[in-house]
Amino acid sequence: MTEPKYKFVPYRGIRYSRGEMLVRSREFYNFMDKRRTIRSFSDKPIPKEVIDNLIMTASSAPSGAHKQPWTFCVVSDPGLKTEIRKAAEKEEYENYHGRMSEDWLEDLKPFDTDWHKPFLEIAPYLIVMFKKPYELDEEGNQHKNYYVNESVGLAAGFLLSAIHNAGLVALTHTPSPMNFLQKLLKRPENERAFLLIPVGLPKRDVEVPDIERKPKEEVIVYYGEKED
Ligand code: IYR
Repeated sequence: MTEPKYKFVPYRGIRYSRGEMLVRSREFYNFMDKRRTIRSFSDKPIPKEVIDNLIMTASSAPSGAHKQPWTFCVVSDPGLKTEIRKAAEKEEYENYHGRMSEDWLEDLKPFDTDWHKPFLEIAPYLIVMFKKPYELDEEGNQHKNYYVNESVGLAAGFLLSAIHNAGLVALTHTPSPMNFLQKLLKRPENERAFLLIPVGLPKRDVEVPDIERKPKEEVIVYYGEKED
């Protein structure tokens, strides 16, 4: 038998009374429900330490076999941002002019998106999340990671929550295909771009579509008694 990699230590979780639980869960829901995707940013700078904190929150997400199969690249260099914008717009132009289906374009109409992506140059930071389908050891051997999309998706959720908690805004941008990011950021062969997330403050007087979220009756199905 090989030695276990981790020793087990007591879990020091925080316990709340039922009343506190109710209040905290309701307040957190109300807080998260205020998060909106923003497409127009202010160029006002944000302290790097804030970005570090946001990313380390994201990196605290659970992952398959605790492999943490992600890298977060933070781009603030104006030249690089311009290159990313150019490459993203080239792909997006193709998407909006033939690669996306009629249905898809129709579904996007209410959101007023198009192939122009000025936020890629305006937002103070672009966080580019890379997923790592496998690790490379010093000899160049590949070691597969597990549930990579689920893990990186969870980290993205943590990141968006942390951004909202800091009073900042973001856009989960998915220029497609995204392989230009691996090239422009000179990432190793085991890293694949997953999401491109501009982060910053919203442009003054920015407007958002007046969307509604599905009610609980539509998203929750209980099997068994709710109350204990
Ligand atoms: N990636 C494109 C298109 C796009 C697709 C979906 I689904 C959206 O919710 C929004 C946009 C773009 O970024 O414009």
